[in-house]
Amino acid sequence: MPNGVGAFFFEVCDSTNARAATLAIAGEPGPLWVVAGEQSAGRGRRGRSWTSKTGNLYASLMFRPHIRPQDLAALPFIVALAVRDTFIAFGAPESQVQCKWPNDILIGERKASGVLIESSAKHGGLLDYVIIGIGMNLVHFPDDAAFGATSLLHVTGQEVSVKDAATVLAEKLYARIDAWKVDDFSSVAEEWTRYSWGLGQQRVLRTHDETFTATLLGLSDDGALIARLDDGLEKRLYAGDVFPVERAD
Ligand code: BT5
Repeated sequence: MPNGVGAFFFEVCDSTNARAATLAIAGEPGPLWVVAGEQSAGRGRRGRSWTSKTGNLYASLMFRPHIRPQDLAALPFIVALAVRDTFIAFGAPESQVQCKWPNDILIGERKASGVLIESSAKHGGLLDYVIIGIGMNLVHFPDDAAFGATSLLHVTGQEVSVKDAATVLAEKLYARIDAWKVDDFSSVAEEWTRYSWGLGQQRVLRTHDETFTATLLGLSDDGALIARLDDGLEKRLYAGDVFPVERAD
């Protein structure tokens, strides 16, 4: 990550990912951060929404790596590890901060952060831009989320400011992006796996067209989740959600 990263702060915006995309399309060279105090249309994956009240961190980093879309396989896991580092830096107990496939960070088995990576490629096949959108629950969390949620305040009793969280997150993320070797997925996967939630255990997996129970085995080298079905068959998931067996409904 080069020096001289730009930053925009909006008290309220629709979605920091949407705003970062608009800036990228308008020709902003990046890298740049878009941070918002509040989002009116914060988004998750597959058209879901992200609860975005004032007090939490909503941040998107837009940058233009000269790589191909398929080279991004490790990025969601790199970002999850950087968010994990950040929660730990602010006092979350290390053993409780876990990564949940594909893009969540849990504290005490409850979702404290979600990551939404969006990208666009040029005609030649290389990426035009990548946007890493990160929501971190510093203070608030929804009580009706599909997967139980929490916040840093709820876990540690300490209130961290958006500014402090953004500063530390940026440091942790640059360190990990700088160390990223695009052709070495395995060291990222190995670290992510060490802190992952549910590996070796039975979980409920939900994709766009099916829900089933399986044992989580690990990551394939293109970022898919490998799971073993009850009949012994192995399956690779490229998109979907994982729930505890008892909490899936
Ligand atoms: C995510 O989607 O977890 C990605 C969230 C990314 C949000 C950031 S904020 C900055 C940037 N700008 C944006 O517009 N987005 C990014 P997904 O795995 O689809 O999870 C969404 C689901 O999580 C929702 O359907 C709810 O059930 C739950 N949820 C919503 N808000 C939450 C919150 N604040 N904390 C925990 N769970 C939440």
